[in-house]
Amino acid sequence: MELKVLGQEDEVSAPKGGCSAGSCGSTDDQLSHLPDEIREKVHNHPCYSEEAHHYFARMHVAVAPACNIQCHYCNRKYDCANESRPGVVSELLTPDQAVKKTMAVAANIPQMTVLGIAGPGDPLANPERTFATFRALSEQAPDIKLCVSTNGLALPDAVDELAKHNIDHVTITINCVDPEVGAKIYPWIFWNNRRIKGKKGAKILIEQQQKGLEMLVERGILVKVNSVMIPGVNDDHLKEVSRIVKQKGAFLHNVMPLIAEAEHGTFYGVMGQRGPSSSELQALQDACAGDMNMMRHCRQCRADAVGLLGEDRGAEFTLDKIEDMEIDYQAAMEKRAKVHAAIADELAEKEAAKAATPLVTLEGAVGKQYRPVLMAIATTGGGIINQHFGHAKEFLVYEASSKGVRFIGHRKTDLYCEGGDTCGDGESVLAKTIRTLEGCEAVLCSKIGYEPWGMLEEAGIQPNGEHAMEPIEEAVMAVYKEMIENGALDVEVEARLTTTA
Ligand code: CLF
Ligand code: SF4
Repeated sequence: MELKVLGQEDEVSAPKGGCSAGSCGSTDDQLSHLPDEIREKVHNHPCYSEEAHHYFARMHVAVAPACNIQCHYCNRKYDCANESRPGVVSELLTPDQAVKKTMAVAANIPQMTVLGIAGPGDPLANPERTFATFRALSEQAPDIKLCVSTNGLALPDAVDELAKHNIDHVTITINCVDPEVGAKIYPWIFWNNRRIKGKKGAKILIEQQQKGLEMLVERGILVKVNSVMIPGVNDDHLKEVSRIVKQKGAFLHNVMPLIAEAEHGTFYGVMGQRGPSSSELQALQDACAGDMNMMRHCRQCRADAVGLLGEDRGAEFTLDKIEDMEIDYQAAMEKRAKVHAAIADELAEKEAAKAATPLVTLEGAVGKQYRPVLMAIATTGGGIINQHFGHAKEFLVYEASSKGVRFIGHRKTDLYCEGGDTCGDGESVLAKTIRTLEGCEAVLCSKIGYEPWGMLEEAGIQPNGEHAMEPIEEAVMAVYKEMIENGALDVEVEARLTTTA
């Protein structure tokens, strides 16, 4: 076995991972082959470009309360679970309130580029409220991209209207292309003023989704497909879904884990239907990735989310607070343009720095290959290991293997250490945190306390604070090499280091 350091000009077969280049996963690869007009549409959309989600923010306005179908993972007391974390309730807004809130957020968070409508029901089951909001925003805030997420039942009838408002990004939740499978997910749909149950209802829904997808692609609107992975129901089937939607021109596939808890009062929750484990989700995402671009940075955000993906600044923009805000949108637009230009410069600088820095990888295995290893990273962003273990609300997970380092996804956790009065609860939260890191063999952070160190080691996860402030990819590969050299990866052949860059 030979350990080799590859230069940027060398061909690296594994997808490039790591926020260290401002890019999780295969973003560069995803975007580089695209025509300019598509790159222009996705480069600052935090969901359509992994790179963009480190720099650009989105917001949702909850203007759409009604829904036209029933999903077994949804309780209509809460937000639409197709694009939100289950069990969350958003503050319902009128279109006027939504417009005001959007302009207030855009004026105060210049990184905000996208306004999405994703609930709390289905946006296209509430066409008046949804399109009134889009219409006003396309006139009053022309620098904001508009985005919508739908179950697809009413989509074909809405496509012309969507195109008219310059809505470039549409998400359709497609959980199946087979009515047999659909009948296990959707007990009924509401269609032509009637409730249609079982396979018959699922068949209509599937036909509408597929037709809507084709119509959007024909008009040059980018389509992302969300799918909820439901073990034992549609997990195997989703590979077929991925193949078909790609064939029809969908841009991106986002496979999300089912979250089913009895306390959410959903059918699946009450029936004890389990969600997938992190490794099952990753395996399915990898299997689907052979067919199309996969989204791995989705945070299953709420119908009134505000800010960068993974953060929620909604509390700063409640109705009473925005009532008191003076908004000069022209000035805000000018400021936003400057901020976006500065981000573009920063990205270009990072790209140049990345091109000049050797990527570390392993290659040339002689005899037995080293097995891949998952590592969890505590970071506040920027591609650097810069967060205390106890302060992490989520960990980024990377896989190191003989092919290199790649981004796998995020794992959310409760804060282990919030300081002050909450510290007494730390132990149980710590145990929960360790459970969420299942499958990881190391956790890299800027600092870590004595007690969590011991508990992590006991759980078979090696804590590591030696790479604080280092770029993630390089640190992950350095730790992987140490593991090989220490014999921790069941190595049968001798490893040595060479440098070619
Ligand atoms: Fe919102 Fe969805 Fe548009 Fe993004 S979210 S409507 S495409 S602007 Fe993004 Fe949130 Fe995941 Fe949705 S992280 S839940 S994929
Ligand atoms: Fe709930 Fe969304 Fe399904 Fe409607 S489409 S039932 S709101 S998860």
